[in-house]
Amino acid sequence: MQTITVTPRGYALGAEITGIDLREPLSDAARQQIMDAWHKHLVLVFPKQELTPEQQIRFTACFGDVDPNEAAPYYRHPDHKEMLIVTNKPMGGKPSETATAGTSWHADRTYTLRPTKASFLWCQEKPPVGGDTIFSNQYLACEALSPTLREFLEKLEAIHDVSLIKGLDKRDPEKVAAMKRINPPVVHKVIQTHPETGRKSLFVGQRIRSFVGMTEAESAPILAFLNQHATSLEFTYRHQWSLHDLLIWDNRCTMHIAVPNYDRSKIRYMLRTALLGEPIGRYYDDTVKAASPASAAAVA
Ligand SMILES: O=C(O)CCC(=O)C(=O)O
Ligand SMILES: [Fe+2]
Repeated sequence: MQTITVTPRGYALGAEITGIDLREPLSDAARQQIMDAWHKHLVLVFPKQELTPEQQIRFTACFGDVDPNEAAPYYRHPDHKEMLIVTNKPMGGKPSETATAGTSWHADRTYTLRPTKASFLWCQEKPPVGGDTIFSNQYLACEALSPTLREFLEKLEAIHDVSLIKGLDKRDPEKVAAMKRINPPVVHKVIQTHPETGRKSLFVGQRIRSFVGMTEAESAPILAFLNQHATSLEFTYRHQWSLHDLLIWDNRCTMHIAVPNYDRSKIRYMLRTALLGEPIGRYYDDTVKAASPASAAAVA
């Protein structure tokens, strides 16, 4: 039997896990070791994992409820609703709509009532250089704030809006309109307590429109400060992808950004699965009872 080894890749967050073949069934002991490393390092890198989509989905399912991607039904793998394709590779003779996915700082699906718990991103094809992803530790960002500002932020709620996803102007307008119908704006606390570690983290990002009870003009400078602070270099780990890396990150205590620092004539092709998070927050417009992904998707 191989031994799992955990080696930090970054000081703020990020560790490499070796000594495990993710195609094999996961033992309880290995699962626990991975969970412990994940809670400690927040982003895990599993190098050289040559996975099929089925194997990636099965591995994802070992850790929770796999997201069927009803919040973003258009960018799914044709054979697997649990899998999204994130690529600049033209699809069906048209430019890819996910080429700009994740190119502003965010945690995944914060514009829903079940923001993503964990994302699993696997590199199938990559440009010779660049196409990095940067992660930032939001526990550290929260802990570095002054007590006075923290006290103010403890009471603050933010409005997360799907229409602020960067690059929507380059996507099919009908799909974008349906994405907005499926995902009305939601409200989440700016400081969250992690349900597993009990630690507090900053929960911000570039998909926030404003703070509840404040105007956009009042919110803007506070939001700009928080996003700049949350992504300070000392809180980050920059991942330079190798072919067949699988990364897992915790969206409840990190943010990330895909950096378009590569030759766009070269293909970057990533496959993504995810776990639904705990139900938190509420719709901003409290007359919205429940989003109806099926009916909204049918329109487009
Ligand atoms: O392509 C990447 O590096 C990350 C894209 C992203 O934001 C995601 O998959 O959640
Ligand atoms: Fe993302």
